[in-house]
Amino acid sequence: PFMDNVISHPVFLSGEAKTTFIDSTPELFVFSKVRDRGNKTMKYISTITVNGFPGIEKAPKKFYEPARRPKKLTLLNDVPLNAKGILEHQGVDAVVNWIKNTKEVLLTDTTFRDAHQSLLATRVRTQDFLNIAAETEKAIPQLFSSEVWGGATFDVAYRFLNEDPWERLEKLRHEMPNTLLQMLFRGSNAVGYQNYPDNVIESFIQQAAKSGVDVFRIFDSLNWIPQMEKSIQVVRDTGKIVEASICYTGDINDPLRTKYTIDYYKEMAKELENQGAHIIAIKDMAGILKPEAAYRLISELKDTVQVPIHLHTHDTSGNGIFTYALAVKAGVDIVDVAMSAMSSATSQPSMSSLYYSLLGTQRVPSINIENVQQINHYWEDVRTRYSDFENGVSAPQTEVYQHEMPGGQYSNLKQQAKAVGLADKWDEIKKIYALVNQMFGDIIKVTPSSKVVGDMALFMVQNELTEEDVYNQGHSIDFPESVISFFMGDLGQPVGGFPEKLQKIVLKKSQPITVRPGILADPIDLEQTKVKLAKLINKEPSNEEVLSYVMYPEVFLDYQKNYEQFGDVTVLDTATFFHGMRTGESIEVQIEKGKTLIIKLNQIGEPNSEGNRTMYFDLNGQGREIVVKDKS
Ligand code: 3PY
Ligand code: ZN
Repeated sequence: PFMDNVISHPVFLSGEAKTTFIDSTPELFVFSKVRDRGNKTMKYISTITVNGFPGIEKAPKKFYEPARRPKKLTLLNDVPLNAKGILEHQGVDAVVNWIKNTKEVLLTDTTFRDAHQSLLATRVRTQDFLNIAAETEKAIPQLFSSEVWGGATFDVAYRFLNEDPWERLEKLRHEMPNTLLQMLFRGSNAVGYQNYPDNVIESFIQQAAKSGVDVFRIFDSLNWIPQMEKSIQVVRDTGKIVEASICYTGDINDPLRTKYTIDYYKEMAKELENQGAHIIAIKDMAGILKPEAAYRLISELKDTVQVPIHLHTHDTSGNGIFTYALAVKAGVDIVDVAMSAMSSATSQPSMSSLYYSLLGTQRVPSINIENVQQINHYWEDVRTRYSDFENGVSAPQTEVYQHEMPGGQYSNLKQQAKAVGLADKWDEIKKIYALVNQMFGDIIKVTPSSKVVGDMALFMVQNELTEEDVYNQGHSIDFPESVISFFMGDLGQPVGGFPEKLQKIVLKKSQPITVRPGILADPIDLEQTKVKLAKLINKEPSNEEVLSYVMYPEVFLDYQKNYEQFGDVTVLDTATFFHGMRTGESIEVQIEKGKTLIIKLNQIGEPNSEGNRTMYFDLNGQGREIVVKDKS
């Protein structure tokens, strides 16, 4: 392609080209770079246009109006001294004091993380966040924080969106310099599904802090504090905010549920405070903390610990605002909410609904509701682009009180069930999920322990196994990998220990561990890993890339492969990214500032004898052909 540039250059055509011509005419390289980018982008578009986006049904691309943008935000003359400003200028302790002295309830906006994880299988793309991030910060500068990272967003970005999650974080940091950015961190499991050695945890947290995370919400999927200690210490050492979480399960007001009692939660809160938590989060990941229970839990925790309490829930049952209203009455300091259009059902309760529910009270949050509503218009429109990933929960589902499935898992497990042909068994899967929880001894269910329960439930439904079958024939059953690993103690120790009978059946002859898995894991030599990775990707990897490779080796290398083939696809608009192009359609793709590709798809050729189709494009007005295999 470079020679093409040379021979079509006017100087060359005029016969005036000298041997220095190439050196003194750098635009030749620019042309060739643009053309290379163009080819890769058209290759991606062709693949998606012909074969569809993996995991969703191939359907004609819809027409979308541009998402509405805020028309006239009311801006404060002086940006108020908010949590981020205090952290920057006065440090963590000052933030903690500020939270305690704030009379209104503070808010964390989860729109950029848990909301789309719980509604749209974590599929919202960086571009759709960046298009509204700066305005969101201007519209609601009084937020405690914006949750933007961690949980499943890390893995899904690479795996399904061809995006680098670090870049997402760093770009959001740039767009939102005056807001605390929060991440969800799975303790010793970091942003993965398994335990990592302590040195990896340490390096990951340090890099995340450098890349922009201010608040680390740290939890352990079995509420086992030894698995949180290392992360708590490292975050403290970086000067960032430790939000240590208690995952909520069961029902403190149900006398029949004796495992997770009010005293259990109070003990855990005290312990986390002693460990150095700056804030304690109640992480009600399934949304089963009932309103009266919330009142009691928050009231008693406020009397038990000095540090602020941050409540997280999901609105699956429809009781979310009621739960928050009573928590606010009991003195909760911060609650998690999302933009209305990205709220409710398996997501967090709506920010604006909460505002109105508290209007006229002392604790109504300091937000400009008109501003919030304008930002919400954007999300009303953007959400339509993701309709393929909707989880189908459009109304309250009180059966969450029975199955206790986390909001973030609901959409994921449903997709998983669909993928193995069990879509029509979804109701049964939810029932078996609850049964598996009891068989496992009533455990905390949150990533990755929730995945173990989900895997076992799918496995039982798929193989038509009853509880009795598992106990009677278990010795000859090959249980899913994650289930074996759980009973081995690889995720840590559940509250009250493992049910021994089932543990023996699952493990057969293997001996489980009872210590913290991180103690047994050898440190990973990150320098050596860097050398190894450099060979695999033919370039010097960044620290971020080394960490990604350590957490998700295959996923990361696949991402690299896709990147080589398709280039940076984050620049494509979302409809094109998921659905390719219509014949006759033109799109503009800004590949960098001042460089735009205009791509027109003229015609899709018929498949030849090998099943290849030729796609006829114009790239910036010049005809281009791309050949793509039709997999249908
Ligand atoms: C995650 O770890 O991904 C969660 O959202 C847990 O609730
Ligand atoms: Zn959640």
